[in-house]
Amino acid sequence: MNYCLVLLHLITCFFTFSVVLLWEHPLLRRIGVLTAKWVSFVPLLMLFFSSLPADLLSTNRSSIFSGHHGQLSLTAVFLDEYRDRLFLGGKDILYSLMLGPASSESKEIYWPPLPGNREDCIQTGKEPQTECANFVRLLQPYNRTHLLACGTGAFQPMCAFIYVGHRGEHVFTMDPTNVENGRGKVPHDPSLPFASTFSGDELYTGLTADFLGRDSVILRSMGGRSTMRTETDQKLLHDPKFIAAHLIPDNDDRDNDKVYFFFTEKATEAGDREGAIHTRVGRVCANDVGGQRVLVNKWSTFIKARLVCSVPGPHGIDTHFNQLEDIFLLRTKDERNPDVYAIFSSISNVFQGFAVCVYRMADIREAFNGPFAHKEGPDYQWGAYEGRVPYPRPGVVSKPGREFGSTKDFPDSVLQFARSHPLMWRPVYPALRQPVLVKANIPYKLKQIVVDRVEAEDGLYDVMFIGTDVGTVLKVIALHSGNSLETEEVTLEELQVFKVPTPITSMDISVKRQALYVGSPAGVAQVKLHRCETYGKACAECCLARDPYCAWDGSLCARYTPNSKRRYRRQDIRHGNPVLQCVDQNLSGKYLDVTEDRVVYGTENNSSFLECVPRSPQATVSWLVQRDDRKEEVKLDERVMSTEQGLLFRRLFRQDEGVYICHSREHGFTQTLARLTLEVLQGETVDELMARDTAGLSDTFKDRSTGSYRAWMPCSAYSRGGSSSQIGQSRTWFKDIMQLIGPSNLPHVEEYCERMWCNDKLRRKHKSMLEKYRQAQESARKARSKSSGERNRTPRDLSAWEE
Ligand SMILES: *[C@@H]1O[C@H](CO)[C@@H](O)[C@H](O)[C@H]1NC(C)=O
Ligand SMILES: *[C@@H]1O[C@H](CO)[C@@H](O)[C@H](O)[C@H]1NC(C)=O
Ligand SMILES: *[C@@H]1O[C@H](CO)[C@@H](O)[C@H](O)[C@H]1NC(C)=O
Ligand SMILES: *[C@@H]1O[C@H](CO)[C@@H](O)[C@H](O)[C@H]1NC(C)=O
Ligand SMILES: CC(=O)N[C@H]1CO[C@H](CO)[C@@H](O)[C@@H]1O
Repeated sequence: MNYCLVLLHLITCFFTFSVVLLWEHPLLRRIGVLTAKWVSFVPLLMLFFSSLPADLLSTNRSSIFSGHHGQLSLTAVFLDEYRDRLFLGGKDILYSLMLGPASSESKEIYWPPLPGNREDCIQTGKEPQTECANFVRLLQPYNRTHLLACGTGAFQPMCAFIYVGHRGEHVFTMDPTNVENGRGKVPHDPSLPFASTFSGDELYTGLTADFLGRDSVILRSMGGRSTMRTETDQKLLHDPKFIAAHLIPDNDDRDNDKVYFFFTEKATEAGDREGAIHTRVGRVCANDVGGQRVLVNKWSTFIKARLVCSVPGPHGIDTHFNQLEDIFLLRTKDERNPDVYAIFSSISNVFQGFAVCVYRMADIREAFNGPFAHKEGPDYQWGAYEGRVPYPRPGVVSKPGREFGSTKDFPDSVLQFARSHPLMWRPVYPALRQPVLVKANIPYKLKQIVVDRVEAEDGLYDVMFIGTDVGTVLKVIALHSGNSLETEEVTLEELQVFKVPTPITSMDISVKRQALYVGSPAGVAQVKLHRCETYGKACAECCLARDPYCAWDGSLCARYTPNSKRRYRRQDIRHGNPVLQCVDQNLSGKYLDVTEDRVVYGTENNSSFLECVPRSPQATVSWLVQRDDRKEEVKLDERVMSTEQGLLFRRLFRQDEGVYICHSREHGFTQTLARLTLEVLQGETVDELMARDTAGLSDTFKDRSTGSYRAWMPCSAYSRGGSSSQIGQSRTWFKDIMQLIGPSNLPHVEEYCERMWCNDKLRRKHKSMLEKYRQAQESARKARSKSSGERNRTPRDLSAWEE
């Protein structure tokens, strides 16, 4: 077998190495994370307001609104899709922003605490800047012309109706003489958690309703009926942290409406594990008016159940994510059965992890219909209540015209039972009993979630937008592979929404505008949900992006519209397999440009270069290096320099080995351009091989990992016989190949090349690739027939970078 030909095989294989990764479907699976990584692109932000940071103004891609005076301290957001307006509440301020394309109008209302309250607040020892102001916490639609706004009012909560006019007009006024006491509607302390929802003209809130922040209650206020609240009892609520409140109907009968609260609290039933926190879903019936003699103006229908989100751990002990961070209700046409998306965290000394679990309403209702949790006495274990449950069953609605027309008609026994048994015995498990997404030991926290259900060619996808505590938003889908329970998460984009690492505090999706409104103390940003054109100009790129919003329409990567009758529509979210999708599309040229996961080889003590050229000259490039599981910034110095074209190692050390990630940053948005695995070859290995080469042991390579020599003849069936007289000329080749491939990787290259070139099925499938292969063979023959040792292809000349 001709040595030179072997080398050519190798070279051809190497240059198509990354292509193989993209083509070969089973491999794609294996490198799922990898494919996900290169698909991180710049989001399209739209310019829509003034007071933008200077460089955000320079393009129409992005915009952040941070208030007219730059000090918004955003604390409340209401996206009004009907009026096409965005309402914001901050520190002593309210804003109304028009969202139409033409309009960039904003109006503001200055709303400080009532006279004297700021001073009183400071007198009690509170912080003037962070506590003794009016932080708007509640901003909800009230009726066709008014919003209800409530703020902390310097520890004196207050509420007011804001006139916002009808659709189309941009009015925004408040009658300052008509400000009401906001006690029970928002907490006094701006830092305390709180949740609220309207049902009709009644406001449901979960909060601490006193100055000291100790009176944790679920309250119903406003409207015609008397105010309802939970009794002060740790059985009912034990240091709760309220995350969300939602009205979810059971059926068309409004009398069956229930209001659900999502919160964490200290888990009494956890027993010996003092201080254990559990996440709960609690609910009250909307028509609960309390009892007649007992539980007067107190909830008689409050019940709660545990929400479990866990992964199997070692020794059969599950790892639980107990701390609820955020809830998103994915509403569907069936308003009784939204999907409940929840982010959980688990933070301890040994482990920091996050998980997203999805709950079905049917499972929540089933837990509430199941047995009550019961403890006979202090020395007993918690268990399911097995005695007789009084009638009507607590937690079930009363109904006018029935035996018990109102909760006031309930027998005392029912009320007593309700009071002593608020907790259900069975917890609620997520759909498929496992999280759809788990992230452990990441250098940021997951804070907020919104979900968009997107119709793609092969089905519906729930695209999750997850806000972090460092100003970024992850756009993620979770895929189920076949009938297996395993989910594969694909990060479609990682959007750097805020330049500064600020926690995301709110997110809202505008279906109408196909935009995401991302709030943080720094301001609010509008981000387009998709930007298909960034996925490139080839079918394969579009396909590999696996973004359910996007499909190849024959000439462009564009927003996928389910009902359009376009001829070419290629999309493959499940597998991202361009072979199947783009087989008749032009795969040449640009296709190769998208392969940005590469292995680069360098020799110890010599120079090396990692190329990474940003797509835009305005972008600045930064380099991260990943070793083991840690990612850190590359330290630049005399030896390691960042150039316009890439990263230059003037002298390579063995400890430089690692995965180098090249990010470009433009207008506050980062994009991963390349992931380059740098392998450092030891000088001795090369020298030794060089020596062997001269000695005539031509077609062997040293396997560094085992220390043995391996012979490899790729696709022996393909190689044609030839003389082995050109060993002398092969020396330069050999050197270059060793630099490019590296002995330790030979088995992998071999494997890939085998798959690519030596498999009959694949060979038939990938005709165009084979054509390339033949051309390579052709040039190999030509090269061989030349008498001189001239190369026909020169890999990157590293010597150009030597000192
Ligand atoms: C932004 O868009 C406006 C209107 O579409 C246009 O006039 C302006 O030139 C654009 N600015 C940049 C920097 O592209
Ligand atoms: C909305 O509520 C406000 C405050 O109670 C009231 O002044 C206004 O008339 C109401 N508007 C409508 C259309 O009901
Ligand atoms: C395919 O793409 C290449 C490079 O972009 C181009 O030169 C060629 O004409 C295209 N072929 C067809 C059939 O479109
Ligand atoms: C690389 O340089 C260092 C320091 O000069 C030396 O100790 C080491 O032996 C060199 N390694 C090789 C393979 O030449
Ligand atoms: C493989 C390679 O390029 N090796 C070079 C490394 O640098 C030394 C000098 O420092 C050269 O002699 C080698 O040829």
